[in-house]
Formats: sequence, structure tokens, C-alpha cells
Amino acid sequence: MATKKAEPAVQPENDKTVTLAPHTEIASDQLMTTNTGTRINDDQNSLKAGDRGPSLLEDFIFREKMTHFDHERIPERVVHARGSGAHGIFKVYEPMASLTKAGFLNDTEIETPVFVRFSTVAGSRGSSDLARDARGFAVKFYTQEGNFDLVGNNIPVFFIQDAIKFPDLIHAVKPEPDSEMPQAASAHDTFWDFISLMPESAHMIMWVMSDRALPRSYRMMEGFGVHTFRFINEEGVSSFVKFHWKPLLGVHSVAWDEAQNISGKDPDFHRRDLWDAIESGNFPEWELGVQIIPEEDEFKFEFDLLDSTKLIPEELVPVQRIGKLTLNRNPDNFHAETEQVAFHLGHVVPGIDFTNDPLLQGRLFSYTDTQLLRLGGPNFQEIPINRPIVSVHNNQRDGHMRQTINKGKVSYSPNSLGGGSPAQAKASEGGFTSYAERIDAGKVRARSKSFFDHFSQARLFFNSQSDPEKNHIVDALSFELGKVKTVAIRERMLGILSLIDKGLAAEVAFALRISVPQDPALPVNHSIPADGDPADYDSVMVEGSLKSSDALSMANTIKDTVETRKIAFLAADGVDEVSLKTVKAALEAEGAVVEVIAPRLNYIISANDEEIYVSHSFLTASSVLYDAVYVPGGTNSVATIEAEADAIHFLNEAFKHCKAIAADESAAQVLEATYFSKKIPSDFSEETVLREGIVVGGDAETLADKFIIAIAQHRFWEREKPRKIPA
Ligand code: HDD
Repeated sequence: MATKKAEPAVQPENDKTVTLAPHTEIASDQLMTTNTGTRINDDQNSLKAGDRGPSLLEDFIFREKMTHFDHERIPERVVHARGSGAHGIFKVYEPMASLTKAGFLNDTEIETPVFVRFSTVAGSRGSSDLARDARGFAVKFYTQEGNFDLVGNNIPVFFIQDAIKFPDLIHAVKPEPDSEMPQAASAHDTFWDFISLMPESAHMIMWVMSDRALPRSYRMMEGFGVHTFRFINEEGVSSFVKFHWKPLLGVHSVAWDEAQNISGKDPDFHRRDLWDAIESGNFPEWELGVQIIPEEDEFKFEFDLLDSTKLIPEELVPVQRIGKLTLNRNPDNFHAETEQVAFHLGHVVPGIDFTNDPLLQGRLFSYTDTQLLRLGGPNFQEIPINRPIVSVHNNQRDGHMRQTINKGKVSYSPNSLGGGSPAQAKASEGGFTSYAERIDAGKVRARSKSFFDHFSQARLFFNSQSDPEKNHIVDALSFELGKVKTVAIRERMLGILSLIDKGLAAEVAFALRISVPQDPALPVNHSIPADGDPADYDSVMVEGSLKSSDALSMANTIKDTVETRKIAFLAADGVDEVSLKTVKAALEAEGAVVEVIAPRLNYIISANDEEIYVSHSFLTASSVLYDAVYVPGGTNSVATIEAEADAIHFLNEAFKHCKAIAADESAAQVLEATYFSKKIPSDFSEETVLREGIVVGGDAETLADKFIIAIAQHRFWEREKPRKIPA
């Protein structure tokens, strides 16, 4: 019988995973015990008076088991509840001493262990990975100087400028409180009501309505620290820094129709993708990038560096790539690691410090506060996944579930009985000292006027998109506002859109069949104080001097690799081995993953009587779970596939979602049976393949070469225009 060959890859250890080992339980070859270690003789029957009951209160084995079960759940995260984690390592390329004294950014020999958690924002823990949403990208570096958490997103800006609006934003986007609908979706009245009254969200809205909000994989998205942080070097000199993560596989997305289908076919799509990639040794990699702004350049930009609704265009400050993150190990236990990991922007190490960004400042409160509820008390730092790899010494004591056994009488400082220990660390000994920024100001509740340009970067983002990407933004807004029931909200949003781009507003208005407000007034930010003068809160219209930025368009991403792309081969008994195996070998040599899909599971028998492993039948596979599709030759196989409605649907859908498609010469008739048969190009020059993404015929090697070029393009969005595929 054909069996699948893939062996799980070796998952490397690091300084952090070694510290997890003593906390790891392995049950193989062990006898069952209670939590107090007493061996259990019968785990199938509770203790009863007679074999028909009643049950006896004395049954400590039943009571312990049931009580533990009754208490298994902890509160999910109030945002970013749905997530997936992985272990890995980070290594810096060159010492960064001129900018920061952080040890892990200076020693090129050190492999700093990391734990990364990716997430969606709005959905509950059990919601789909494919919601239109920002993605969390939180990295915990276990450095030799303590933990550093970089808690970012896959979008470089945020909805709001001041943390005090965060509960409002989240209440608006979460399911509506009366009906608890919709789950993991922003397409509803309360979200757009809030957004339409918050012009500062205009830039972020462009990003979440773009393809960035529908990543193909966590492994194919960028990450951003969002805020401006500070680097501090040994001399105490500070520079501003923005953090970036650049995926080595490029930045790729799926189509919205596809995303909605994936949510049904495999709601764990991103989680599975990350897990499978690591399990098979395709370790995801990102480069850490930094944009550095010397302190004296703080006011040189048209926007305020402290405003989290703004990015620094890469044209103005290039991103320097300073190190590499590799995720190389799956967690052993989801709850113990991925669920209990506790991130916080306040987990910093010497050499990294904060700025006065009011969003950042508010976050510095929120993260520890939320862990206290979520993880049940102040000792959450002792949970194995949260512990630093360096030892911890202070006078904090006790509390629920304290693990550490602190020896001695002394738990205060200063002390003489303990010889003054633990002693404070001098800066020269690695003690953290805050950057001595000079502050001289009255205490006010106010927002800086330098934050009031809400549209120039929203426009910059829109202008930077390719035509298909622009179309997707129009479609996304038409979809989302189409789900909004209150017409006044739709109209208000059109007013905002017209201040970003009149053409964009007109196209959305066309889809909604309402008119764009003519020359709408600049919107007031409605979060004004009770005694505030609305005029003081008007947005200001700034024409940014940069009109377009290449880095903002996914069309300019890496398109020269098919590594880890999943390719479906549609085949049946009688398949021609050469046409299957040659293309498979060529794709696998380039790092792609090939799965054979057939009418029935387990195996097919080739024209030469060889058994070929089948990963899925048409029952459990769907084109939305693959990046490309190929139909190998072989008279009987081709005839079966041509007659299989699910196979034709598979191809139609792959075409609709703009994927690369290939067929052996003898399988051309299968493509003839599709809705796109008229669109099959007759020549297969590289130019045509790059444009159309369909390859038919030629010898198997040539076909494979061209197919690889096509898959590397990821998608052929031009196909969307006619919208003639009823799949
Ligand atoms: Fe937040 C979780 C990212 C603004 C309050 N946030 C959370 C996570 C990520 C982010 C990735 C999940 C961490 C994990 O995987 O455990 N948050 C961001 C980014 C923001 C942002 C990039 C804007 C730049 N967040 C933000 C604000 C506040 C919070 C303004 C409140 C003042 N965030 C939280 C939280 C969460 C959280 C309530 C929920 C679970 C947790 O912290 O651990 O404290």
C-alpha cells in the first residue's frame, strides 16, 4: 500500500526550550496517577453504593478529576483571542553598538530564543483564521538581559491615536452586545458608526480594507512595532526607531471570496499552515528591520513621530535589515505555551526605551493589567513560558500559586540582615535606566495639533496600490458598508472616503447606489471633551509631498520562489507516471508541497500499475486550500477527472481566485470542460505565462519550468475583471 513518506523535521532546542523541559510531562510507559501521585486502578467507573448507585462523595478520584475539568478554561484575551504560537531563534547580523547597548543586538554569536504568537484581533478563540482583520505579531525575546517583547501587528499604523479610545474601538468592532453578532467581522453597524466618527482611523481603514488583512499565511506577512521607540547606546545617546519584520517568502494574500470559503473549509488554515511548515522543516523566516531617526530629526517630518496613525515612508527613512528570526519548533502544549504566554510592551531591556506616543503610553498600563485577570494573579511571570532565561531576584513575594521558594528572612530593601541583597544593579552592571528626556509642560487633557492630519497617509497608501489592489479596497468597502444597515453611517463613510480619494468614494458609492456627499466638510474628531470647541478638533487637510511609496504595495513583493506553496494534482487511476512524477519532482526540488487529489482516498494506480499516494479525495480537499493546480496526463485518469464535477469546480474556483493552472497536453480536454476554456492561451511563451498563469502541454520538464514561474507570481489578479466564473 502506498504510504506517505514525510518524516517530521527535527525541531531544535534552545536556551529557552531547555528550561521548559523540566516542566514537561510525557505519559508514555507510565501508570496513571492522581495529582498527588497515587496510582489509579479504575478510571472508568465512579465509586458507588452497589453497581447501580448512588455515587459516593468519598470518591476522591472522581472529585479531583471532575473539579479539574470544571476549572479548565481561563478567560480568553479581550482582543487577539485567536492565535497560534511557535518557538524560534533570533540572531543579529552586525553589532548595533552605535545605536543601542541591548546585548542581543550586539553579539552576533548569540542565538536569542524567541516565542512568537500570531493572532487575529476581533474574533473569539474559536473563530476563523481568515477574518478580514489586522494580525497580531508578538515576539518575546528571551535575552541574556531579561525578556524583551515586541508586540506588533502586520499593519504599521493603528486606528486611534490615544489609548483612552481603545475600549471604545474594541467595543465597536466586537460582536454587537445585544445579539453577539457578527463573529470575527468588522462588517457591521457599530464598527462603521465609530469609524465614521473617528477620522483619525482613515489611514488604518485603508490597510484593513486592503489585501494585507487577508494574509495567505502568517509566514507571508510583514510585522511592525507600529510606535516609534527609542534605542539608547552605551553613551546614553538616543535615536528614534521603528521596528519591521520582513518575511523572506514575500508578502502574499488570498482573495476575499477565497477567504470566506476557507473559513468554512478549514477555519484553522493559518494555524495549520504554520504548524505544518515547522513540522516539515520549512522554518519560517523574517528579517528584523529598523528605521532610525536621529533625535535631532524629531520634527523634520510632515507628521508627528508620536502619532501611531502614521508610518515613516521607506523612501524617507530606509529600512536597515539587522538580523534574522527563524521559527523552528512547534509548542508541545497549546494551553501551557501559546495561551499562557503574556506579552507586554513594558518588558524591555537596557538599550530600548519608550517614547511619549499616547497610544504606547496607555498600552504600558493595559498589558500587565489584563494578564492579572487572564492568568489569575501576579505570579504569571513564573509560568514556564513567561520566565526569562536569566535568574530573577527581587523582594516581590507570595500571591496565588507562587512557585518560587525564596529563601531567607529578608524581603525588603534596604536591608542589612541579607547583606543588602539583592542589590540594585549599576548602569555599568546592566541596570535599566530610563532615558532622561526633558519634560516641561502643564498637565492637560489634549491632543497635539500635529496629530490632526488624518488623510494624507491614507491617500499615500491608496495611491501606492496597484490597480487590482485598489479594486480590492473598493470591493472590501462596498462589502463592509453593504452589510451596514444604517444609511447615515454609509453616507458619513463616503464623506470620509472622498477626502481620501474622490475616485475611491465614487466607486464605493456606485456599488451602494447612494451619492457621495459633495465637498464634505473636514470631519470633526467626535471624541472631543465636553467643554471643547468642535472647531479645535477639525481634521486638517495636508497634501503630503510623497505621492506614492513602492513599499506599501504587495504587488512589489518577492515573486521568485515557490517554496512551501501547496500544489494540487488532480488525478485518478490510469495517470501517466511521467507527467505526474516529473512535474512533482520539479516542484518539490523548488521547495513546493505537492498533494495528489483523487476521486477516492489513499492511492491511485498509474498506467504502469504503480500505486501513488493520495492525500485527499475531492470530499476533503478544496481549491481554496491550494496555491495552484495541475492535471497530469493518462487517458483513463483524464477521462475520470473530466467527468468529475468536483474536479471541474476545483479548476473553475482556482481560476476565479486567480491561481496558476497547468495541464498535461493530453489533459487539455479537462480544461476545455471548465468555464474558462475560452481563456486558455494558445502560446505558452514566458511572457504569456507571466500574464495569464495558465500552462498547457509541452514536455513535462518544460511545462514544470513554466508552471513554477507562474506559481511564483502568486496570483493573476487581472482575471478578476470580467468576473465571469460562476464557481
Ligand atoms: Fe494590544 C493584546 C498588538 C494597541 C491592549 N495587542 C495584543 C496582542 C497584540 C497586540 C499582537 C496579542 C498579544 C498576544 O499574542 O498575546 N495592540 C497591538 C498593537 C497595538 C495595540 C500593534 C497598536 C499599536 N492594545 C493596544 C492598545 C491597548 C491594547 C491601545 C490598550 C490600551 N492588547 C491590549 C490588551 C491585550 C492586547 C488588552 C489583550 C491580551 C493581552 O493584551 O495580553 O492588553
